[in-house]
Amino acid sequence: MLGPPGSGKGTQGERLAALYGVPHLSSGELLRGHVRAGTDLGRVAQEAMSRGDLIPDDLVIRMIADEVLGPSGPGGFVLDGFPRTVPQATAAYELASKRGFTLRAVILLEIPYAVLIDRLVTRGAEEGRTDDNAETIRHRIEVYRERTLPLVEYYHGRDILLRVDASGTIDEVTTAINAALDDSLGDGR
Ligand code: B4P
Repeated sequence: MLGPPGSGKGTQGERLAALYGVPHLSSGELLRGHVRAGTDLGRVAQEAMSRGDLIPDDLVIRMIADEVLGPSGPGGFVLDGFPRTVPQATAAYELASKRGFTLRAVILLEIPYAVLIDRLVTRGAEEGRTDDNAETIRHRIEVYRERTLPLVEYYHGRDILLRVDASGTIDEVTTAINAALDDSLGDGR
């Protein structure tokens, strides 16, 4: 799941994982888990997240590698929020090749930035996430444009990019994702 902050990666990733009966691996959730548990990674993550910055690539890659090499089994998984930079994508490709995994589809959630700011400010008020205030959100969007948008070209080049309009309701976006996946993967899911 690829998309700017607040585009619904977590929301839709959970639904997709339930539909396919596979684990939902969210880098953001894993990092927040480390923050809650007070690990060394959690301390670094807390600082970076509250500024709206990304966590250093090497730390995120190691964290995801541990999860993917763990109990995820042969049935696949939904990766949400990772890779988020070109070095993360390169590392993910190497890791996947070694383990015989293939990335079947990259879902890009496309949405105007103004809608994101509204959604995230609402989430900040509801869930108390320290990275969901207007100033940090603007910075996260800049970071997305600089560090994550190059992945669109990267995955487009590999012919696995599915563009989905993420500005509708949650159910409308789910329907659009399922239709795009049906078209692209067919019955051979
Ligand atoms: P993430 O946890 O990935 O979260 P996100 O980008 O903020 O939001 P997401 O797109 O998942 O939106 P959601 O479904 O929750 O990242 C948080 C931070 O972790 C990053 O800023 C970074 O610091 C760090 N991080 C994570 N991965 C990293 C990596 N690989 N490398 C380095 N750093 C990393 O939806 C947002 C809100 O909108 C929710 O309240 C939801 O209910 C609402 N919503 C969703 N869809 C909607 C719809 N269609 N209509 C109306 N509201 C909707």
